[in-house]
This record gives sequence, structure tokens and C-alpha cells, in this order.
Amino acid sequence: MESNFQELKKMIQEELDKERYEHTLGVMYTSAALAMCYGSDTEEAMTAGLLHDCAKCIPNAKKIKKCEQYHLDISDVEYANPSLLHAKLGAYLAVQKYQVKSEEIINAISSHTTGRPGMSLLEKIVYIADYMEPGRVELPNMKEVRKLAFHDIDECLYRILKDSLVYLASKKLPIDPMTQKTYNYYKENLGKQEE
Ligand code: DGI
Ligand code: FE
Ligand code: FE
Repeated sequence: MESNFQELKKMIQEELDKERYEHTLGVMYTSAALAMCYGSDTEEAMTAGLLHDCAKCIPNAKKIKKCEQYHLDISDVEYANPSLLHAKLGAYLAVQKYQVKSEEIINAISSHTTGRPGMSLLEKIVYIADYMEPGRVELPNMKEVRKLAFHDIDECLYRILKDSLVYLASKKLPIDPMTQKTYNYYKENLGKQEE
């Protein structure tokens, strides 16, 4: 990797707490592995993985303040759950602070928490890597999800979306409309009959 990437890594390390940085490295390498599996650009996948949570450790009140300052729209669900903002704020910082030029990478950061209908391969890779990187606590069905990721990326994505909705409902957390929309889209897209 070129020195640019090493510098970026250092900047991100300084921005995140130890645990979040460990998670970030897990997402970075898992994204690279998935990119290898599906024949896409590994360096792009690593950069997206490295940056995906770059805004995560900004305190919630500051997330809101920054989004307002940068004229990024905040929905009611986001005001109620400001943690959700780290995706769009992260995408903004990727451009402004980390000098990312690739629209692909910016989209992958922006959609990594809720997903979105019609995700690109890189968006799917980062979304899935975020969920299943080796350091993640073993959520239900994790073994299956990890295997599926390397066999059928769309099935894997659908599985994660479905399990995430169940998890959010069990915690009585409000569902972001985009999370629901993404699930509905892939359910239809994959011809799922269930529920
Ligand atoms: O940032 P990470 O923890 O690595 O992962 P992430 O960006 O997927 O964020 C996970 C958190 O986001 C988790 O606490 C659940 C929450 N989340 C994802 N979709 C929704 C959501 N929270 C609410 N309230 N509604 C959603 O639709
Ligand atoms: Fe995140
Ligand atoms: Fe993450």
C-alpha cells in the first residue's frame, strides 16, 4: 500500500477509540477479502472499510451540530437516534477531511448503516463486512452469514437486513425508513415469499 494509505490509517486511528479502531481494521480486511471473492478493487474496498466509521466517535450532540453546520439533512428518526448520523457525516468528512474522490467509496460510507435500494457491489461489501468482521460479537446466525457472504452476496445482504429488523424491533428501537425500504427492496428483488 502506498504511503498515502498509511497516513490515512494514522489519521483514522487518532480519530477513533481503541475498540472502534480494532473494529475498523476488521471491516477493512473483511472488505478486502470480499472484494477478492467478487473480483472488485481491493484497495478501494480497504479505503471504504477504513473510513466507514470515521464519524462514529464524535459525541452525538456534536454530530447534530456538525450536520446542521454542513447543511446535511437530519430526519426525525436521526434526531432521536443521532448515532445514525455517523454514516452521512462520515461520507461528508471522507470528502472534506480525508480527500476521498471516489463516489463509490463515498456512497459505501453513506449507506453502511441503513443500506439503500440498489446498492453497488462496494456498498454491499462494506455493509456486510461491517456486520460480520471477526471482532463483532456473535449475533444470531453469524456463522451462516459469514459463509453466505462468500457464496451469495445478495442472499447474505438480505439475511442481514432481515436479522437487523428483528433485532431493532426486539430492542424497541425506531426503524429508520431507509432500513425498512432497503429490506423491502431486496425482499422483492430476490423474490422472497416469507412474511
Ligand atoms: O457503526 P457500527 O456499530 O459499526 O455499525 P452500524 O453503522 O451498522 O450501526 C449500528 C447501529 O445502528 C446499531 O446500534 C443499530 C443502529 N441502526 C441500524 N439501523 C437502524 C439503527 N437504529 C435505528 N434506530 N433504526 C435503524 O433503522
Ligand atoms: Fe457504522
Ligand atoms: Fe462499523
